[in-house]
Amino acid sequence: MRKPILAGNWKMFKTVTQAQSFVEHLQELNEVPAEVEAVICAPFTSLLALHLALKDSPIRLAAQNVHQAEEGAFTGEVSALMLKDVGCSYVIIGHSERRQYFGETDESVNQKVQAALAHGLLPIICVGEDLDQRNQGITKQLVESQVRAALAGVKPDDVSRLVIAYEPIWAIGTGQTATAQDANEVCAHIRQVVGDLCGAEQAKRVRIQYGGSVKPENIEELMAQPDIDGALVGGASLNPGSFASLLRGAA
Ligand code: G2H
Repeated sequence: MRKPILAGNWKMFKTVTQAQSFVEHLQELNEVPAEVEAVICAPFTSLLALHLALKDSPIRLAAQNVHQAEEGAFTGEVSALMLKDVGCSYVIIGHSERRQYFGETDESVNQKVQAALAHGLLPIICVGEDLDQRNQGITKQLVESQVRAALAGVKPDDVSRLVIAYEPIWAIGTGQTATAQDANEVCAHIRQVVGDLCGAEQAKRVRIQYGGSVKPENIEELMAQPDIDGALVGGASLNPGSFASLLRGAA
């Protein structure tokens, strides 16, 4: 009942020309299976060009960050309304790189989630532990507190429409992936937390992705897990051929 969702997080890669050429190559490959929701999370500068290039495509567009305010004197920031206006359906919120390098906190993540939903943008909320926390055996506790904080005050129906990405920090861009079973165990725990907060029906509907060194070689094993509904992919999403293989693997 949950449609798999495969999102390519381009991070700070690709100019507008490179983004357009990616779409042209992907369209030549003709590989977007109907069973999978495909999302491209691009830098702000490429969003409008991608929106125009993807207008006849089922591929959805996402931004990688949003400011929590409606508008105002926040130099360098972008609002949810602006993202909606350039064709975004989703926005990544609280990626570990934003928490680590740009001071994002559980509180700002929650404010951003509310701002996105208020403008009809669906958040892809990122949570995950670092290596120290994993070694201390507090992964589930930590992830649970991030999920509870991110969803505070969010209506249960909205929770069932958004996406949560479990990304263990030690697996990001390192080539190390959590085993499919370990990843599933944390995703199952996240689903249980959503159930606690919002009810069993919402928990059944919410989609939970795994992220961290996902590639065409490991996507199928991850997707075979019962509580993993998709993946948030960085490095391996940058090449159209590899993105197409990931989509096939997620179908
Ligand atoms: C985790 C992931 C994408 P990568 O940051 O969000 O990146 O697949 O390169 O580990």
